[in-house]
Amino acid sequence: LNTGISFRRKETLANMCDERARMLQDQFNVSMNHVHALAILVSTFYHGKEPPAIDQKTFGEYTERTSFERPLTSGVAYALRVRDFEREKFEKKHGWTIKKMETEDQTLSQDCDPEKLDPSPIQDEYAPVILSQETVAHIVSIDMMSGKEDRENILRARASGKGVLTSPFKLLKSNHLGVVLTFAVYNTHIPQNATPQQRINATVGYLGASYDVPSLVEKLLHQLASKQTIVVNVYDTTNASSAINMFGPNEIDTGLLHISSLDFGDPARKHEMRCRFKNRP
Ligand code: WA2
Repeated sequence: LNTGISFRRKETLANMCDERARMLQDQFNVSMNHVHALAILVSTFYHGKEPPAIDQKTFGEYTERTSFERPLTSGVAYALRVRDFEREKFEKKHGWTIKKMETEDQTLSQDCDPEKLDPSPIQDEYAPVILSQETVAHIVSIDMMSGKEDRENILRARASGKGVLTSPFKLLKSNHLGVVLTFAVYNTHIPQNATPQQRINATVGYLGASYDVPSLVEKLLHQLASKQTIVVNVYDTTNASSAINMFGPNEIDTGLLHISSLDFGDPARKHEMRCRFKNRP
């Protein structure tokens, strides 16, 4: 009898966990597809027209009105590729200087007014944000290549032509861990089988979305009204020996554990969901 109960208990946990993992993965996939479509929108209307047929006002309005299409995201933005030789002309045209991203201790020691950010030091190239959804307006003019995680994403996105994800890190103006999804925008219609070097050469900018994981996953799980029953954690397990807890409390061993796999579409990153019952039987 006891083994029958414990078998059913195990099955219940597995079903609940798999259902939640699937929901999260599906919602992530939906929003990833829409971010990809936004990259094509920018390619068509910003780079495909002379002068560009999309400005901040249009991009801001359009992304706000279509935000329901991108569940779990806290905002989207477009960063332009600017080489050092064009920097002066670019800055004159926009009326601001390209800014350096603040480190975490700078954020703690001063209020983060974009007017007070330092100009980006000289580099071969930059990725200043020129278009943004209102929710992430604070990243406009910041060089996304001056942040470690954003920079790695940009380099990987443009060489691969795929949507790529960062490791979890503390997003600007947020108190929790989040991830950034990046798609490169290319100038000409490049073939599916283009080499990484051809892709890098044809890159004109980067469309990115930020995911504030704790608040957005909380919202998702809340809809399922099972919070009394199970504890859910989401981990980045890319580095198997030091998994990063992206969502949920610090793990406490309450016996039965079920792990459901999560696929967020970037083969270079591994994620999983871990579920436990709140109470022992
Ligand atoms: N977006 C929002 N908050 C952030 C952030 C970011 N990156 N980085 C740190 N905090 C415009 O990949 C290009 C968005 C980066 C895209």
